Amino acid sequence: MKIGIICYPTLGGSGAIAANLGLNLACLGHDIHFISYGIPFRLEGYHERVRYHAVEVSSYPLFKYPPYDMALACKIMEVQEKEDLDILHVHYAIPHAISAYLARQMLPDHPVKVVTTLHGTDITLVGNERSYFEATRFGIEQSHGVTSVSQYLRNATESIFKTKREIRVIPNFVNPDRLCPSNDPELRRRYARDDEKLIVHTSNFRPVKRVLDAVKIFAQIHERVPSRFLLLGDGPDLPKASNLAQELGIADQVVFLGQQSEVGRILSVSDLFLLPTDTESFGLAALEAMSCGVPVIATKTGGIPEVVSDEVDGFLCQVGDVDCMSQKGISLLLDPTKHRDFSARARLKATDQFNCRDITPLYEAYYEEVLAQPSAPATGPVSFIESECKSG
Ligand code: GMT
Repeated sequence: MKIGIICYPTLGGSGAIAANLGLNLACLGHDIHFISYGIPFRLEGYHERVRYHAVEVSSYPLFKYPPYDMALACKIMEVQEKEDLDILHVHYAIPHAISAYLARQMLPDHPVKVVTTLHGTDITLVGNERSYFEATRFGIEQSHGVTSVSQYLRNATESIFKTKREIRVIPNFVNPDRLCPSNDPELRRRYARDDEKLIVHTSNFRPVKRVLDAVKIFAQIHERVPSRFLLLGDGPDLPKASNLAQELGIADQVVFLGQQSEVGRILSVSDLFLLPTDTESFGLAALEAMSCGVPVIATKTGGIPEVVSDEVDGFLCQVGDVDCMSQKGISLLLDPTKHRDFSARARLKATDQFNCRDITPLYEAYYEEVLAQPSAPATGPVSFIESECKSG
């Protein structure tokens, strides 16, 4: 198949999944065309079946907000005219599903089927805002196929948007051969002494991630267990997290590593992963840690329980319950046998249930299914349901 993949190129789970899916599909013999405003951050190396088409957004003094959605639609149309793609797979509904719809309307002689994958905040936060609500709903209804990364996100979409289109759950995945436990004492010693535990958090440091809770949890763990805390990524709450570490007197034990391209190397020598987030449709960061054999302490929210099993391969506490998460962390780190069992089960879960070898064919099969459907417009006119919008 010839497949166009549209995604955000910046740090984030949806871009990571889109890039890895494209690479996996290319290895299976498909021709992949990435269309975005930058090269997706996990799109490493050269692959003869992978191409990248840059969306150029020109600015003009009249434009306070340059219309990226139009530039993207025109680029999709240009690629489609030349390549005759079979499938356009858009990751993150806003604005990608709408740009794909527009491109199709502009090029009726080169029809292409659109599959939209919902990733999380495109539904639960941004898409739910009044300014985007109806367009997001329209984009979902007009897609030929829609997938979501968890059962939770499917239910949330149906309940928030009252969509009629069937949503297929295809969970996120990891490559367990690339993300695996390692014995690299030298790398580990760069961050922690041999008698210290290594605790990690990775995120985009947006308020939804509750990074300040992660710092507070570490402070409590550190009182009982000699340890260091590594935070990977960057975003708006990073300065606040750094100030909090100073205030709590643990700044010397906390290292902000910023954005890292090889998160897996650091995870592979870590002992515990913290994800005290407010909401999460899936929690790819947690799955990546588990694949490296690192147990996760997270919040019982959104799709996280579909990834982390409480008391089995990690622990789940209520959002904001810093004491609970600290206590669970301390108990795990002070009990080597329990830690070893949790670590083994976390790794097994990642390899058995979220393996890219098993999940990539689910997307392939779904594309085939969508291609086999008659190519009539996805649905009829969409009615407004104002009461469901969140204002603001
Ligand atoms: O958090 C975001 O707004 C970004 C988004 C992304 O593009 O990375 O994250 C969502 O998609 C990931 C990949 O499917 C999921 O693992 C994350 O749980 C999800 N984030 C939220 O639901 C907050």
